[in-house]
Amino acid sequence: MNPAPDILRAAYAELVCTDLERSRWFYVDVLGLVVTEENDEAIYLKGFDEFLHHSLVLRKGDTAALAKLAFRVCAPEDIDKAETYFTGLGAEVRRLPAGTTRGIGEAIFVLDPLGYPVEFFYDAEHTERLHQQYHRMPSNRLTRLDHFNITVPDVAEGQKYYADLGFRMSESIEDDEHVYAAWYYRKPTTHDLALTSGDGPRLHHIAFSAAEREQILNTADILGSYQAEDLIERGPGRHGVTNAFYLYLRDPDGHRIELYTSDYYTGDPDNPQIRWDVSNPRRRSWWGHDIRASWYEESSEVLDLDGVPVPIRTQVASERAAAIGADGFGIPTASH
Ligand code: 4SX
Ligand code: FE2
Repeated sequence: MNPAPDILRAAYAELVCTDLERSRWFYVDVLGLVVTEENDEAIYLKGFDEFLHHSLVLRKGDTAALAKLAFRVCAPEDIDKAETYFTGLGAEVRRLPAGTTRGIGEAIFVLDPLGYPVEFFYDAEHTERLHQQYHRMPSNRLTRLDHFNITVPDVAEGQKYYADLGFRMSESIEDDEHVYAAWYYRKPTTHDLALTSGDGPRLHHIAFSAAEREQILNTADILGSYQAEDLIERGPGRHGVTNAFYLYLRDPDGHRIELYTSDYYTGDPDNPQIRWDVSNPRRRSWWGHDIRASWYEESSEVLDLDGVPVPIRTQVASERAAAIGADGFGIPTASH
């Protein structure tokens, strides 16, 4: 295997949305993200702490889908490494000239072995960091993109792929036979990428960070004022895994967005891994709430490098998983 590129962090996602005006309402008015550029075809957004051109692209299209996950690499040479690495894996690999995506330099775009369209870039246009523009900050402001969560049919297969790519695992949900979910990082937080078990490849969610839970609670209040409370899917609550405070929303196309704050530092080389038993009721909600079935069962479609939907594989189940109905393998229907 060729050396893996040195990956810095989860950097941006591109979502296909069917009605940009409605999406703009959701991402700007409800979520409190900042528009850095927009036209009839696309809206580019970022959080108040971010200085790259964007951390989210909403692109107009006929069917809602994930068009791209992008990781920033540590140095310009790492995009060449990415090209060699993925070519060696037998993946479809394209070199994108600078500016193929507005604000992003030369990049390597691959359909990874798990079936996801993933870009690796280093160069990007800078925009002004707005972290002290207090007079421009709404009550629901967000700071930055935090992580991607993908729905994969075989979490163990995803674990091997991400470990080979140089990611480290912070936490997992397991029993003696099966891994149900796992959290992987490059930046020194609990994750840049999480694997959730389910039919896939699909996008489970994208998470943005808030400075405090106050801003997340304000978003919930704002949704109530818009009489759009049906867009709240899970929470607010406290995760067991990662210890973060959360709220999950569904955007007008059904893409799931998590608002997230205050997980912990993982940058030491001997950072201890945490393994949760799938039967522990505090693993996904520290307060013990059941999780709504839609959270496990629904995810966004994923497109290949030509924009064609990637075929879905059925999740690999263990007998115990099916029997106890754990983590997406049946049962829980109660709200929150
Ligand atoms: O559902 S979990 O509490 O396990 C969880 C889900 C923890 C952290 C996350 O970011 C997440 O999406
Ligand atoms: Fe998450």
